[in-house]
Amino acid sequence: MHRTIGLTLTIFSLTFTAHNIVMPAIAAAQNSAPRVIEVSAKKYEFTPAEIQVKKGERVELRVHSADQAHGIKIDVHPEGAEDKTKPGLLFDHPETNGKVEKNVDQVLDFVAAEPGSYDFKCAKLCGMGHGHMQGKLIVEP
Ligand SMILES: [Cu+2]
Repeated sequence: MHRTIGLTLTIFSLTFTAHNIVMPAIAAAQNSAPRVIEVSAKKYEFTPAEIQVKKGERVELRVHSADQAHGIKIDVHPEGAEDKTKPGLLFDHPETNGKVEKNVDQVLDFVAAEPGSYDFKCAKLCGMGHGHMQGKLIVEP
C-alpha cells in the first residue's frame, strides 16, 4: 500500500519536473513584460515593414492607423512551414489577428515561439495599393 503511494508520488514528481525543464523558456516569456513594438499604418505601407524579434520573446504589436483604417493580419506559420498544425506564433487572443476597428489601435500579443519569417499584410481593403501593403516579422533563433 505504501509502496503504491510512493510510486504514484514519484511518477507525479517526475512528470512535474519534466514539465518544468521543457517549458521554462516559453513560460518565462509568457510571464515577463512584452516587448512593445509600435507600427504605423498608412496608404500603402507599414512602418517598420520589417520587424525583428528573438525566439521565445513575448511581443506586443501596437498598430496605429495614420490615415484611414488599416490593420495587420499575420501568418502564424513561418514561410515554408510544412507542419501547419502548430503555429509558430502563440497569440493570447487569436481573434485580434486581422481584426480592424476604426479609430482603435490594434494590439497583438503573442510569443514568438518558432524562428522563421512570418508575412503580414493589411487586413482591411483600403484602396488601390492594398495588395502591396505588407511586411515581415523575422523571428531570430
Ligand atoms: Cu489595406
